[in-house]
Amino acid sequence: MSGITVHGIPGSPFLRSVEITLKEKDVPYHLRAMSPADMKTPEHLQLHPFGRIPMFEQDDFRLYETQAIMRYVDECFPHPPLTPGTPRQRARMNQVIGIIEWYFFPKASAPIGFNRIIAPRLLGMPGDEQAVADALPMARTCVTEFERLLGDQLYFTGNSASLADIMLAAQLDLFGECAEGRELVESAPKLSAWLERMLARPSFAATRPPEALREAA
Ligand SMILES: N[C@@H](CCC(=O)N[C@@H](CS)C(=O)NCC(=O)O)C(=O)O
Repeated sequence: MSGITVHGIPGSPFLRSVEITLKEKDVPYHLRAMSPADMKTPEHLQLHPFGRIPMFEQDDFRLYETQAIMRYVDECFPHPPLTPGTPRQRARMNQVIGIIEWYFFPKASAPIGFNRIIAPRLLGMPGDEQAVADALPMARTCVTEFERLLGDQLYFTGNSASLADIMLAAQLDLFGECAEGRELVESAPKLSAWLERMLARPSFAATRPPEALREAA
């Protein structure tokens, strides 16, 4: 056994990014599935003082922050490599991860996803229309930029998937579960085709968000 345990709420695109990284490398792990009621409890805050998910443990080594976990797993289990070989490819991977962390997740997919998916489908409360409208311009800028950066390549850094592809596809799959997200992704043909390729990977199929979060629910 790898001695690895991953903690988080199934459906979280950050948790899913970590799980996909492990599955791409065929590394066994134990998922400690949390529920919304477990968030910010003393047990949670002991593993993640900022009260977010996911968290990662390997024997006595504990880690939080998704990209730190993914990079650690990629270094510990090098096959297949998910970090590309050249400085320019690595810079592109890091740029896409930076866009996700600074612009796409906090300013676009979190406000839109919370008010369109989490609030109505999980919490049984209405979404905030103004928050969705306010986030749409940033969502458009991000999708336009992802489409441009992908260009005619198969993946963001060339011919094979990297950590950036995994993180972004996990984010966009959930974002596409609401009308605004789906329309935006469909407006970007290269990104849509890339997303289909990513979602067809066994690692993505094995970690699909729970039905309760999906559009048909
Ligand atoms: N920078 C963190 C972000 C993680 C994050 O925001 N996770 C979301 C779930 S997808 C979360 O914990 N949300 C709970 C909250 O905001 O209270 C990482 O990369 O791990």
